[in-house]
Amino acid sequence: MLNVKKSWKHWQLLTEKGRHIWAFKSKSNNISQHLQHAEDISNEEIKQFVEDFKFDKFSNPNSGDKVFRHAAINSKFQAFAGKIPQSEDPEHQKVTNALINGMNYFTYLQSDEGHWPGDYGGPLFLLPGLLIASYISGTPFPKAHQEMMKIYLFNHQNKDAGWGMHIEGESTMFGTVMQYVSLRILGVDKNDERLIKARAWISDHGGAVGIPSWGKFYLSILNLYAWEGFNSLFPEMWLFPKWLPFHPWRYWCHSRMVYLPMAYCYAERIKIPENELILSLREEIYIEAFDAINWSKQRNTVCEKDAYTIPSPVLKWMNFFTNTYEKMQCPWIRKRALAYILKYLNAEDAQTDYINIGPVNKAINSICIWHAYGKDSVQFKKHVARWYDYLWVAEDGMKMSGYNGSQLWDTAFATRAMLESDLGKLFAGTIAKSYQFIDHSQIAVEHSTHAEFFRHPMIGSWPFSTAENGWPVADCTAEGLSATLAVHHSRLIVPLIDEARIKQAIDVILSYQNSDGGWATYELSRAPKWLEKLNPSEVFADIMIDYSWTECTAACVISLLEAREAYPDYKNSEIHRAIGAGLRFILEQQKGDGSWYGGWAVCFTYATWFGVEAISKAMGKGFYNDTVLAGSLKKACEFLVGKQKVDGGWGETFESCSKLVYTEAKKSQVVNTAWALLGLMAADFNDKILIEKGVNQLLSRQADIGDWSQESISGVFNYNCMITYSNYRNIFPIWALSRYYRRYVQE
Ligand code: LAN
Repeated sequence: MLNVKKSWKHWQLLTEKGRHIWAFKSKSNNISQHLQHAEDISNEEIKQFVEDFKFDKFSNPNSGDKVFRHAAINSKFQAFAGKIPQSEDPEHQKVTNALINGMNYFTYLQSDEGHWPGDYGGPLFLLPGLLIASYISGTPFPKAHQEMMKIYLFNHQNKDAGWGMHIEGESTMFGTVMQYVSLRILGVDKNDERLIKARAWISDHGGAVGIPSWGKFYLSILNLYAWEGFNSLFPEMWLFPKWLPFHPWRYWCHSRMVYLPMAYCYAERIKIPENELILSLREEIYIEAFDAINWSKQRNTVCEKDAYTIPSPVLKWMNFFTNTYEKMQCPWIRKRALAYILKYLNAEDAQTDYINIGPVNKAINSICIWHAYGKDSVQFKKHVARWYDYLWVAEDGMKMSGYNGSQLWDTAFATRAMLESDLGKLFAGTIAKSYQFIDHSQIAVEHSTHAEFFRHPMIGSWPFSTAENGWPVADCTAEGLSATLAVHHSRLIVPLIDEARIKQAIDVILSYQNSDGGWATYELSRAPKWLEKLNPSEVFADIMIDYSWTECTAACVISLLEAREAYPDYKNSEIHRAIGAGLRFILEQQKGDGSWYGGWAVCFTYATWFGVEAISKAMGKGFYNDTVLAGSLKKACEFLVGKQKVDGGWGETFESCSKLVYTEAKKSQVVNTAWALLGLMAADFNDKILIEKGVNQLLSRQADIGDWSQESISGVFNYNCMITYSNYRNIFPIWALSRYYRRYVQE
């Protein structure tokens, strides 16, 4: 029924407790058995790959997760066979049918263990890191994987022959040099026409000396750049007294866990020996002769296409001191610093079962562990096995995901979306499976080394992906809790998550509240805001501290409101105070035009939905001054109404995130439309016709099978890098239609 390409069928997604592995012509459904077998691929099959994974980036750079979806749907799909409630109003009936259709389709994508696997690609600087780890350690990926990676990299080459930071971005030096080098590592000839053009892009923009610092790091590892041209990472800072406001334990955990292995590589000046490829690359990516480059002068050279965060004078001073210290550092202190860093790296590996907190430290930790213990060590082999957890196959090839998945997050949203109206109860089996996944994903134990390595207490929390990843997140805990309560409230299933565990989750959420009343991501804000002045990344903003965010705060406030209703006797006054302070934070973040800026998805419609949802849920319950709350909702609705497009939908581009101003998309987007509708309906906006115009857009964009097409990219991090949430195109339209159904159709 669907157009499945021949070689797509050879790729099969294996899942186990939320773990994802794409297997080529697998002989086993078992992940660990599969990983032990080499895969065979013929030249014919490689040719077929090139044919079957042709992808037209210029019509839409976002792939639609077709390989996974077609496999999940193809043979088994059936239209909903149950009894569909009937309305007298034909317009209402259309909504009912579309909602059932949408949910029915979506249930086919659910894995046996209850979550919704999906494409979590988008950034283009991740796969190169993993390829460098595999190259330096002499641990190549199987041929089939390598071919698929090549296809992906070429598929995302821009018209000007360069590559962006992410699939929708304009070309940058970081994107272009990293993909170029990756393709060469994968064996593409330098005379390939696409590479000749890419080289021209690089030289027209000043050559690879202008690659930002994270790129300088990777090139140094490859012996394509001199460590001398890299600002010191001052490994000794890990030995600083902990009370110092700039001790790295206070950094945002992602920065901390990336700069940690980077500091190890820097201290050890890890680099691959010269070889033919490296010598050739040195000639390919620079304008000047490699040996003639004055490296120490390149430390702060950044191509203007890449410069997003301008280094502060404080950072420049700090670099001056640390670079000077580097020339006369004391070997025994360095040794101590390195021993500490290695101990910390091992702890992170053990705490996450070698998944690591994210895709960047996954690659760099692998390099450190290979360097410290060797290719044949148990530790390194464990790393290699987890490389596959980050790889994803879609119709644009094989990419590296931005995390080991978005399992818990999507499952919690999907569950809440479906249970928003009674129609969700028609899919009791699906809800039972997602509840089981949510149950298994709640973190039950603390690591023995959690305090030693600055981890936030996590018993009762939920992670973003899987329990094995084991990094708790404040708003993921909130979503996990809200979804749990929604399932309990539906009475569809006998509760597995008991009162004690719900209380643990509430405690975790309370423990995550910052003194500004808001909630951050993984930890409390641990350092003063001026620490941001030391952000050395050039391409990201606000990476130094875990800041409070509107969305995270709203999610926590909402879950506390729900928990308080279900368990009114538990910590009543403490929760009351927490909600009040959370609301104050949300109100403070609201902009003059009534919107909120979203830090984790595109963008103002996303955060405005969150802000409105929290405020409207709190209205009339004595947590805050209701007149103030009503005023805020009114302004938010005015904002949303003002952004509705003539077709009735809403649409923003990723530039809203990087430019911090609402940037309207040419075409309305189902995901933005759904967020705006959810916000308006939550706020009880009284113009039903306006809401119906939006709903009609969702209906008109729905495919017969119940799916929606993949439009523009939805997710973001650190303002400047975009990330794919492939399940959002189903979850949010379903949620908006459920809400419409509950408000206007349900008896
Ligand atoms: C994520 C994904 C989920 C996201 C939400 C839960 C949606 C958000 O509300 C809080 C922040 C969080 C947990 C988040 C933080 C940053 C992440 C981990 C990511 C966007 C996924 C990938 C990204 C990570 C930092 C990518 C690696 C890049 C570096 C700059 C280290």
